[in-house]
Amino acid sequence: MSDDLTIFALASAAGKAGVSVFRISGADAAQAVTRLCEPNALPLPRTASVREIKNPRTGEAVDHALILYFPAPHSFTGEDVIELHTHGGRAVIQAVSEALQSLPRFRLAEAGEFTRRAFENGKMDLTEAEAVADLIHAETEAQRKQALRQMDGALGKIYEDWRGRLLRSLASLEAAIDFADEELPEDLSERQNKELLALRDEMARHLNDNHRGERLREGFSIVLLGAPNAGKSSLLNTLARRDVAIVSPFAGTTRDVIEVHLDINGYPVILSDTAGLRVSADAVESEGVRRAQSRAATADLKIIVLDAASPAENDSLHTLIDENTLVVLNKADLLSPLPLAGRVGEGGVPSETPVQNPNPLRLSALTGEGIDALLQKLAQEISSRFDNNTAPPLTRARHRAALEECAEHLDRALQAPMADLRAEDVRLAMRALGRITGRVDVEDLLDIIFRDFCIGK
Ligand SMILES: Nc1nc2c(ncn2[C@@H]2O[C@H](COP(=O)(O)OP(=O)(O)O)[C@@H](O)[C@H]2O)c(=O)[nH]1
Ligand SMILES: [Mg+2]
Repeated sequence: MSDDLTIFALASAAGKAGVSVFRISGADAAQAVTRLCEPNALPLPRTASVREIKNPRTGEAVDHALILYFPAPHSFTGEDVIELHTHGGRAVIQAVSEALQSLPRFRLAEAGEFTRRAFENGKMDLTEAEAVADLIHAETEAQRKQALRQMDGALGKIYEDWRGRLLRSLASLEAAIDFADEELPEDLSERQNKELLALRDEMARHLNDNHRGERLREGFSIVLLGAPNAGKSSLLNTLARRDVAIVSPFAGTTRDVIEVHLDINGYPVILSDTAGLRVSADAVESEGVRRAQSRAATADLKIIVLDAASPAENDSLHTLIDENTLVVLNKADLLSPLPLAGRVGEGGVPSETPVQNPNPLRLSALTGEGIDALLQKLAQEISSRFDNNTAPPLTRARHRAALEECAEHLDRALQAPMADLRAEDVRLAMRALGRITGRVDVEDLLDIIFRDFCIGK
């Protein structure tokens, strides 16, 4: 919604707290202070001052608050902004909200509206605005770092730099169109081809990053697979340190996919437990097996859980092993100690087991043996997938779609036989890039982008 009303919202979480922060933005923001406190109560810019807040109708004292005033344009939104730091009781929050609501031309802010105004007033580009939401939602260290970097403009800068290069190409193309008539001058064509190809290359590298930025936002998905009763649910519970999945000695207990969110070395992980893989006459269990297989197909990493107690069951699992698979041998507590670490094929495990994976990690979900080693191995696997490149990664499907579109136009520009056709393709490529940072017609996108925010941001 864009109107010119002054917006306000509780920016801190609702509920009892030591302090609550109200944020107010808009042309009339200062009135929140002059009307709720004394007419001359507006503090100096950016200087915290204590004021008594009163009910504007009855004059009754509501609370003592710390007040901050950020005059436009040097504020988060670019408008006049007031922050009220009140005591964080429910009744205080209620009374202050009602008092603000009663002021003329004030209304409650919608989700993300402060950030949206900041974007509309040129305080940040769209990638930075999106990073604000990511920072608020960040649950692990790696997510926080990625969001902060993007909020500081690292990603927007790459796209703006590409746009600038396209703009220069376009300018020289237009000059060529003005001077020559139809044909593209030979030397210009060659120079431009080189430039566009270089850009196309950089873009391809950026796109071809294994979705690491998007994955870091959404979580790295790991799926536990194995025969029924191998101990998948037990392993999930041990890794999650709580009883999430039902563990039982009866095969076929887990039927649906169960997910837990873990933080492994700062990386967000979504670990899924699945139904044991076997042919079953039970329709529900068969559906569970189908879900397990489809989850395995999209997972970033599969952990195949072999059962030291029933080696025969393990054979059929070999077909599932690929380069994104980690094999573990559970119920190691039932094996006799191995003479050589990691040697399998003894203690009842058939010797074919380790063919594709000579060293399944031995562990016991029951005793906790080997769990630290598994976590360490997982941390290694995950960080090797995220840290192989230090350039800021693409973080959203929205960016990816726009970049793919941009790359298509670039490819077409490279094929274009005539200057004016090429110019049109370069213009379209620029437009696609501009949508990522919000430089061109993004009005239709804004509702979708800011919907993900919380109120007060
Ligand atoms: N001895 C031993 N038993 C285990 C271990 N992990 C699981 N179990 C037992 O194996 C049975 C099946 O476990 P569950 O986690 O339900 O297996 P799932 O079908 O693969 O999910 C249960 O009786 C568990 O207590 C282990 O490491 N050692
Ligand atoms: Mg289970």
